[in-house]
Amino acid sequence: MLNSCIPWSSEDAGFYRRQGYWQDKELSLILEKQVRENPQNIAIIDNGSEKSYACLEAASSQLAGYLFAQGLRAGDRAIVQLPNCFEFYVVFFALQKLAVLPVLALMNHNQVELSHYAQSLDPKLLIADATHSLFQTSEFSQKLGNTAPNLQHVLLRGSNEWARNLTEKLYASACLDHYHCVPFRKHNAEHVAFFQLSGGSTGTPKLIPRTHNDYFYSVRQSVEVCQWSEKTRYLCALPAAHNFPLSSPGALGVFYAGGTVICAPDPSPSSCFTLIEKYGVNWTSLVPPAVQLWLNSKEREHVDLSSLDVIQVGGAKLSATVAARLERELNVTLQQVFGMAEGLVNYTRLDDDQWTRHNTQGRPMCDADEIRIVDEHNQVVAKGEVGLLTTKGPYTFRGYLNDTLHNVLSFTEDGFYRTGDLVRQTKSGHLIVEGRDKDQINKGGEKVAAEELENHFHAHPLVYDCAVVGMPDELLGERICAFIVKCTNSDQSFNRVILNRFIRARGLADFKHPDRIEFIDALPKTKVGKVDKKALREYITNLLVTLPIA
Ligand code: AMP
Ligand code: DBH
Repeated sequence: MLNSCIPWSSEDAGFYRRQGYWQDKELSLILEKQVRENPQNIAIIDNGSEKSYACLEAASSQLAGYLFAQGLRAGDRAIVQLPNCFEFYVVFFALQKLAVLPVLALMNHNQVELSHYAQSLDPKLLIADATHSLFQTSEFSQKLGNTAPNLQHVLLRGSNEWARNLTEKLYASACLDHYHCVPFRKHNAEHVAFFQLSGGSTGTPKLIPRTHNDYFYSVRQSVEVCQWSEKTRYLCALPAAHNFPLSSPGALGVFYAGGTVICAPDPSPSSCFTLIEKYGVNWTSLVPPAVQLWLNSKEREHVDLSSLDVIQVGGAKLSATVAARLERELNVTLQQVFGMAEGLVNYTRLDDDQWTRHNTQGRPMCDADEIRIVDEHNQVVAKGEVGLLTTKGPYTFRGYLNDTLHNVLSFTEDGFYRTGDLVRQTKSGHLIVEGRDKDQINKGGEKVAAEELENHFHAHPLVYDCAVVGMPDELLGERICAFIVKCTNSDQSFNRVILNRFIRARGLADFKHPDRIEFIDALPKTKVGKVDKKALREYITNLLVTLPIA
């Protein structure tokens, strides 16, 4: 498993090393400099409690030592599902020290997603949160054990009778600040460090192997672009496991630069504003709907947000109007970030002119990021024209885990990753996202693969056919609309309520549930007989104008 990624060609790898992009360092070494030079500086503030770099290092070594004693070894896999908190980072570094490979699930992932990760990875370890509805009893973890026969260890943050308590394991040593680190074995930095999650566009979620070399570079270069230092006070309000707040430059960037991460439970104004004021937060990252909530919040009048210097926005397209409002009303610099868990990250630069900051989604962070904007025959389009974004570079992956067929479709013959995004490039090299050519709905940064939801509908015996599309939404950009063709043997009593209940019972993450269900006699087809999703999108868009409430 350690080697379970499709490797870069030796030619590319050699080039990335010679250029210094790859430094053959493991991710656990992100903490190295701070632990050596500024061990008492505050790395994380969580729920009023301040944790130093020494404490983070000691707690992660302690947990690693405990897990080692329990039999976990390099190459074993883990599922980790934790909220934004100190323990999230402790677990991350503990597993990196052991070379145990985690998938970092989001808190809103449910039975379907976790079961899929268990099936793909056969993990030995599950670390989750006692407050999550799935872990109130041992039932679900036992079910996971049926899928993953090697699942032997369950640790929960917070107490719950049936599992071991993660928090106790962390605080067993009396004074972590004076804990002396046990050196762990050196691991190969070309190997997989952990699995990122792709928004995906197919039936099942995809796992992205990220190596130490490529992810470390992504963090380092992000810190460079954003000019972070020990003065950075970063509010982590998006889910900590997401690639954006983890690595662009995110919390790992903070640790590398020596600053402080302030954990917020979510990006709502009520959760964030007091933390910004109290701790003098100067950077944060948001998705576009959260920006709107911040701008429209009345609470803004009662707090002092003047410590904020930069707000990064990414995950979905930000409108130029909202971009201008954000800078004007919050008196900050906007940085647009167009990234993907698969690799490539684009930033607007802090000294870009106003038009560029408001209207583009940034330019690649690395000189070795190769960008090719192509047509459907993989021919490069004329300069400035809209086309499909394909890319290759030192931190863009070369293949999903165990998915040969999808990998063939996801890359061009010469190894460029097909992002599925429609973009055009300005003369300055900045990208403007114009749309998408992947069967995915981007609900304000949360990605839903249409096919995944369609498969769940198809499991209902009275569903004859179905198609899931995005419909426009003022706040989220788009929401999910499902078109359903009923079987001929269904009657009037087969309705939306039943279908919604059915989807809920399947245990799919809430954000993937349909926002609207439309019954239709037959799905429109294109000339070649494929479902005409464009026609369905137009249909629902028109319907929303005339009949906004389902
Ligand atoms: P994921 O696969 O979940 O990592 O999502 C990555 C995708 O999110 C990209 O391929 C884009 O479709 C979308 N995305 C991320 N950032 C932006 C942005 N700033 N503007 C528009 N789309 C974005
Ligand atoms: O949407 C994303 O996946 C994303 C957005 C901004 C990302 O992965 C990133 C920055 O690194």
